[in-house]
Amino acid sequence: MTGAAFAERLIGAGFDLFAGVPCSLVEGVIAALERRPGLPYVAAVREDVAVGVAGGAWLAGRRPAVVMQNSGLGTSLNALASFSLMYGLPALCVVTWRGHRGQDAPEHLLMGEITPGLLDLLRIPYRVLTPDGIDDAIAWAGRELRTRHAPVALVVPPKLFSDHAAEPFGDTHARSAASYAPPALTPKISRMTAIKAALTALGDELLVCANGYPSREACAIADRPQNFYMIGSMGLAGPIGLGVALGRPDRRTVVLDGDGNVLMSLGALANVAALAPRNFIHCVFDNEVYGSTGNQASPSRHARLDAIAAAAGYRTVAAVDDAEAVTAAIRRMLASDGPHFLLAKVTAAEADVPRIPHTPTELRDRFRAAASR
Ligand SMILES: Cc1ncc(C[n+]2csc(CCOP(=O)(O)OP(=O)(O)O)c2C)c(N)n1
Repeated sequence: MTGAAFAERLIGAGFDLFAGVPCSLVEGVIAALERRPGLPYVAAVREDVAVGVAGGAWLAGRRPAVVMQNSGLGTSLNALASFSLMYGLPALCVVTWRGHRGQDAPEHLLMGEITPGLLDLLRIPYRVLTPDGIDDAIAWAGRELRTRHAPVALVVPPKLFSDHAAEPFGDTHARSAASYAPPALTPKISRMTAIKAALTALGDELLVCANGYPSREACAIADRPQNFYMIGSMGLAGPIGLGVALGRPDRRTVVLDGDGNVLMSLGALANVAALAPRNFIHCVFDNEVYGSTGNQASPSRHARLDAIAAAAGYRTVAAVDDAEAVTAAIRRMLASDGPHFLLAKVTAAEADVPRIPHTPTELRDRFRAAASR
């Protein structure tokens, strides 16, 4: 079978949003997905970003699949454990098997040896694809995804697919170089005050909150079913929000993020900018520390995240340091096409707020219901 035919089988089985990082074993699969009109294929910068996008897309009503090399199981371990598996988010993982039977380049041998064991450890059920068992395996995966509410894997051994990628594919539209000069800012309001100011501007928008105190404070200020609180999966607020925004292009998605979170998946800014979802608003509360873990210094005191977002290609970028400006900027961003990036410099003060009172399953179900309206 060709990779292109396999891609068509997946689409035929109902998978409608794909995210992944390439592997040569699935060149033909990705080439076909990239070229499929109307089908989002997110060329993620890392496999954990792909897992985040897929989870966000499922929460917004899609049936996502992730394509990754088995080395990417390592990259996405925490995303799988503390996001997909913890909340119970179905995603088909198409995992290539480099290092199969010890026949490969040295960097693939250990991961090749432990790939089945790693999937077992994660309790992700899987089937290894064979040339004449592909349709059965896809049907099995569909059933498992429906009944288990969790990720399921199809493992692709070498030489299963016969085709290779053709010409490079991508939009040839050159974005204009960013000419953004970051303004001088003085932190003077707390993150709690800034989050309150941001939430004031919201109506029925879908909201994704970074883990730690950003989520806890947002929940304490104005808990609502449209709020998805990350409990683990540090770094994935942007990717999850991107998945939600792609899944519901007719609704606005707002991400409330932290500087440490953004820096952990900095490449994801390039994914947002490249896909340019008009309905995406990324608001980062930059306290220049890892506040949730005791105020250890973060590199954001030197690296201006607004300038990085502008260079990545966000449609608009703004930076503010007082509450009225936060509200005004979010209102402006909600009223125009994004992707927008708002940097709010805040102090390191932390509010005394409780942990998220809802279980992961409750958060999942109420958000998915709110996103389906
Ligand atoms: C992979 C991973 N590493 C470390 C942590 C511990 N941790 C939880 S929140 C957090 C800090 C997040 O910093 P930031 O995004 O700047 O938000 P802040 O708490 O400062 O508002 C850290 C390091 C984690 N949850 N996951």
